[in-house]
Amino acid sequence: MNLVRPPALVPIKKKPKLVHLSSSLYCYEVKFKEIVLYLLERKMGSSRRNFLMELGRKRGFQIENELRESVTHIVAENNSGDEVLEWLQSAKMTKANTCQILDISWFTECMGAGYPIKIECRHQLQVKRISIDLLNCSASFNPPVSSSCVHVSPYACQRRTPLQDINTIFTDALDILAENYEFWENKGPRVKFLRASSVLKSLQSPIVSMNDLEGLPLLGDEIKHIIEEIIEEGKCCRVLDVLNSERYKAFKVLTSLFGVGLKTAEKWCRMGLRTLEDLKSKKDLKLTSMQKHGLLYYEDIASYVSKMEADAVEHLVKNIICEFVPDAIVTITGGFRRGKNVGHDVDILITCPRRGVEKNILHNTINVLKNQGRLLFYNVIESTFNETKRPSRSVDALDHYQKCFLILKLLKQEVEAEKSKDDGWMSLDDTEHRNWKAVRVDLVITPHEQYAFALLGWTGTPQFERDLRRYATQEKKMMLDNHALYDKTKRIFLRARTEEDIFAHLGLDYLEPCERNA
Ligand code: DCT
Ligand code: MG
Repeated sequence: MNLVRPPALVPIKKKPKLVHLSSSLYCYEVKFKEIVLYLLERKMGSSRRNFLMELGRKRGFQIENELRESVTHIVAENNSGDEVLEWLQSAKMTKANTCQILDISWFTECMGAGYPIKIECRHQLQVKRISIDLLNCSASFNPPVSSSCVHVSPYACQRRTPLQDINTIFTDALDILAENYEFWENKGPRVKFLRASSVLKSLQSPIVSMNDLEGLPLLGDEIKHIIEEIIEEGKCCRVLDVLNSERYKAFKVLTSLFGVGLKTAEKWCRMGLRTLEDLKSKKDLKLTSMQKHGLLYYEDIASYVSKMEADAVEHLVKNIICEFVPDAIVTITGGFRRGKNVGHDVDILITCPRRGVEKNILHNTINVLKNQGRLLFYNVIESTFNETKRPSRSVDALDHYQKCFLILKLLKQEVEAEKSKDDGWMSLDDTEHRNWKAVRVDLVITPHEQYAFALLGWTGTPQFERDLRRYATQEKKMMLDNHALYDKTKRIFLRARTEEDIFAHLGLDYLEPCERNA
């Protein structure tokens, strides 16, 4: 005889006073051995759940107190199928794909009949969107789902986000509001708007009505209100107000200058400086060398770097480095690695498989560039990586690698050698009659054993990186940064040779760089 294990034998962790201990006194015969139920407490409440579990057990149903792998039927009340799935995912219920997800009506009808009644469509909670995880095992997924709909995870690292954003009318609006909060240094709302925008960027179909938002995570009432206004009016008043506000306009201009962050923009704004002309005309204004050079080459830098120009920079840097370190690995990261055709700079990651060899690369490269007369500006930051202080809790600083922020003089002939057309370049050349363009480049040097982490971290987007770290911390009890992955439970650093290794350590499906445009 198979006896139902009474609930109180399972250790009670939380709110013990809410658990009905009376049920622990009884064992009931299991009549229907082929099914194992689990009643979701979410929105049902613990008292009602205990009552229903007791009732079911009395009628010979096997009902688990905890979500175990043996569970075959999950019963929920006042939850949508998507909400249940999302909850199951957060509870790391890996076998959720093999469970029936049922409404309470099925359970109560079973109680009335005294046996498990036939499951009908009306009993099944409709799941509109299947997660990437669940899609991968959808062959065994029982509930009636439409395979054309995809469940959207609250983590960008669990969503495939292509470069092409088909909801820019909404995401642009949310990004502008997020940026405005950034200018006010208001982190909470900024992150809220960025996350919502990022969710919409992953959608494969355009939003045309509010129904299209059903089941999407991270869209609170405020965000939905904005989306509704755009659907109805084609614009959002709040966004227009921001775009017209003096502070937003001033911050947009000031922070576009190389070397100017929020603090400086704030200070200048308070001094009444709003435009580049204001900065130029204020003769006693102290500018850093970086800012002076940013101002000097402002037009070039603001005119964006094309893919062809980025390739030319990579080519140039690779050729220089390979002269003295033939086995160096030189890789474009950032937006260009994600498939973008334009960027504000060229991010280049450099390493060498031979331990320690990477340490001399940066200064040697800078010397060559300097001798070639190509360095318009450079600022070297030496490595601040300290192995003894790992794992580091500070996640604010980007990373501790040796790096150089520079402005490079890129020659027209080098770009032409990339053999493709570039309108941006030609117009600049026509108007200014010079054979070069100033391009912003970041060179980052990494030891080979940290290369995969650096590559993942520097590929972006910043939102993707934030969510990857949040996922590691919240879902895996791990710490991820641009140097390493630390497992807090096992107290070990997890090695990774490739980005795929890092995704695997985190239990995530691998996303190609072009799918990380979150
Ligand atoms: N990065 C990050 N967090 C930040 C800034 C950057 O994780 N706050 C990472 C992700 C992208 C990478 O560094 C390079 O930064 P950017 O050049 O600023 O980003 P990008 O995606 O390359 O953008 P752009 O195409 O405009 O250069
Ligand atoms: Mg970049």
